[in-house]
Amino acid sequence: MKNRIKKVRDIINEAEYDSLLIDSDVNRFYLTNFTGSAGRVLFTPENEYFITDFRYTEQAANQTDGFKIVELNKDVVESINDILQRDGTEKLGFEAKTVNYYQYGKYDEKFKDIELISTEDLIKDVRMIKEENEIEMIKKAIEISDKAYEHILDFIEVGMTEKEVALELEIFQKKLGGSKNAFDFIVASGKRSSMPHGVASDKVINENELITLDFGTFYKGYCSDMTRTFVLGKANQKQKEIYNKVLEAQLAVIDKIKAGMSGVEADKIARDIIEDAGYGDNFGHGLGHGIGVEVHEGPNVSYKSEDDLKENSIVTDEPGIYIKDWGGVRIEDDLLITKDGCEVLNSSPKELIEVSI
Ligand SMILES: [Mn+2]
Repeated sequence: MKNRIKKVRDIINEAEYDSLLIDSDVNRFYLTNFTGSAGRVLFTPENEYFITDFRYTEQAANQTDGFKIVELNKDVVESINDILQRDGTEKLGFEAKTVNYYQYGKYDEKFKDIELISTEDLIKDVRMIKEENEIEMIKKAIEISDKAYEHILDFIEVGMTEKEVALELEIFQKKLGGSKNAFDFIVASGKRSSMPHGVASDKVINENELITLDFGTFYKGYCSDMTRTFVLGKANQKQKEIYNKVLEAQLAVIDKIKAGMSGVEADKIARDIIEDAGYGDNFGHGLGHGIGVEVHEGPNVSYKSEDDLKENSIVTDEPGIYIKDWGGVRIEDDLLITKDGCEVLNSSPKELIEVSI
């Protein structure tokens, strides 16, 4: 991962700190390709280290590239301090959103004569722009989810519980190479579909209800995230009306989104359409978010976003309308942002499907 080491080096060269300690699991994986569960990455003024214990030194040597592997033989914080002192660190950047109060206290106590500098979202900004191989892995994760959706339309029957559907999605994705669920799947049927995050329950699925599935999988460390809403049986007029309004908003985003737009502007494309239809209060979440080594990462695409969309970011496009005591609709694709527009990475159909029963 020498190109990523260089990206971090460029950040350090511009920053007020001369060294940087990476504590977060996802950033460790992103920078090193190490898939084990314990290890820290340390950049000092001259060197890059991967610090881990006896269980993982062999794996780290095999998986990582460009790091000096350090095997711990005493307290990790003392070991890090030894390296910092030897390499002449004066100011150390640390990940403020990852390091907890207890750890911070340890760093403060043990890192003698070293000033601790708080950093936020540092690697997140690097992660927002996907490299070619990352795009390939995300596409593969999405392909698995698309196939799982096709399968579930065949599988689902009136009388099943939401949890049975969620379990089948999980098994099917894993059979196709998915390593783990991207999050707790949402299977929300009938009135429960008015809850944007209605995690699968013991509720039995009845005929003619709206069903929202929101699911995804990891593939080689990268994830997919998709949502479809459909009806098991026949849709009524109101279900069709709400569905088509959400679809109109979702498609308008695909049509207009592009690099250089702000997250707020992209969100507004969908929000204007839903507001004009009188459902502004029923779309209470942002349009989308980046995906990658985490299912929610930068750039944020919402009315609260401070991010801009860049070429080769991958973001979700997931407007919804939720009506209490009635139900809801959300449709979500993953989009690769390009210079002039976007590439829709999902291939599942989006017209309202009425599954025959
Ligand atoms: Mn999502």
